[in-house]
Amino acid sequence: QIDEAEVVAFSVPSYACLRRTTLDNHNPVLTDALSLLAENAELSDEDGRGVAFRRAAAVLKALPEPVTGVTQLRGLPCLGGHSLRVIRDILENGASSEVEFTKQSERFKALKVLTDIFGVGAKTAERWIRDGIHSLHQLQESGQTLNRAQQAGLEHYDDLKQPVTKAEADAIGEIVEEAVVSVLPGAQITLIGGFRRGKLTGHDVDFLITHPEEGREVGLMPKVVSWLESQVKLSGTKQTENTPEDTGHRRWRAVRVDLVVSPISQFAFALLGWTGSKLFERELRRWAGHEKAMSLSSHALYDNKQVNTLHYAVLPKRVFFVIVAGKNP
Ligand code: DCP
Ligand code: MG
Repeated sequence: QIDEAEVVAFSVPSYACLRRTTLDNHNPVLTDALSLLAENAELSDEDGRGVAFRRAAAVLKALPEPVTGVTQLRGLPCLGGHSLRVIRDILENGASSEVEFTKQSERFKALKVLTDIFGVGAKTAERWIRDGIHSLHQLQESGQTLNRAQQAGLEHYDDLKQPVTKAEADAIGEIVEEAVVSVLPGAQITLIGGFRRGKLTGHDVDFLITHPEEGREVGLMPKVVSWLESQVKLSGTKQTENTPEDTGHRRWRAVRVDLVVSPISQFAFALLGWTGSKLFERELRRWAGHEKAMSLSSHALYDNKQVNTLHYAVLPKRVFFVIVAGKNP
């Protein structure tokens, strides 16, 4: 029994963007459980519930030490009844029945396997499940038409599930930089996404590309992609080489790369908007809107009270693909 007086109470600002973001998570069991429920909600087209669980997980992630009892959570923001029930279950019984049930459910397992394929979203997975497809094998046997991205996703499924390391991200950064500078001298690339936040692994590598002279970046993306296509293996391109499994070291491996191009005038907003995390960005925009009456996007920040506000002049230019690259290309 813990004495009430000894209970450490925590204090956390309610907007995630007003908290210090740390890579140290002292409550991984709780945050994993809430993240799983968030994922299940997102995969079930229940985004509101998804965000609620993400917010709850982020609050626990911000705590300076492990939670030992629900009394410590009193007064903390973003912890709704549902999240608190899950947390209490885990603290008192070691596991949450809802989380365990979800994890075991055929629907969740199928949605996860299918949406883990690059290019497959919740809607597509849902449709396939209705057609009786629950596994990669069933998908391959089904004769479903896959688009180029999905074909690459299926072909490189195991590689793409493997987390990308910082060393791999840096190696890919060199390839992308070579591509970008070859087609547009003076262009600059910046590592964004999770790696910019200091994460040691990621599900992909994200780069932001710009040029110090406004307008020079126009039309850059297709040129970069063509250069890469001619120099390294990209998704959808024919794979003719087999991986030399017998050496114990695989020469090639597929990694997901996400490129964003921004004109220099929007660079700061693009950098902020693509550094993440997703929840941090969402909260930053919510805070700007609700507390500051300003609109923030990855293109601009403008004051809602001003009549002549800035408008989005440029549509987002973004491309995803898979680079297949190795140590000895
Ligand atoms: N982003 C966003 N909204 C989206 C997609 C992305 O705000 N719908 C931003 C925030 C993300 C960043 O772009 O942090 C990069 O997207 P990723 O999906 O690659 O996310 P991370 O890089 O943060 O995570 P991971 O390490 O898994 O790649
Ligand atoms: Mg990323």
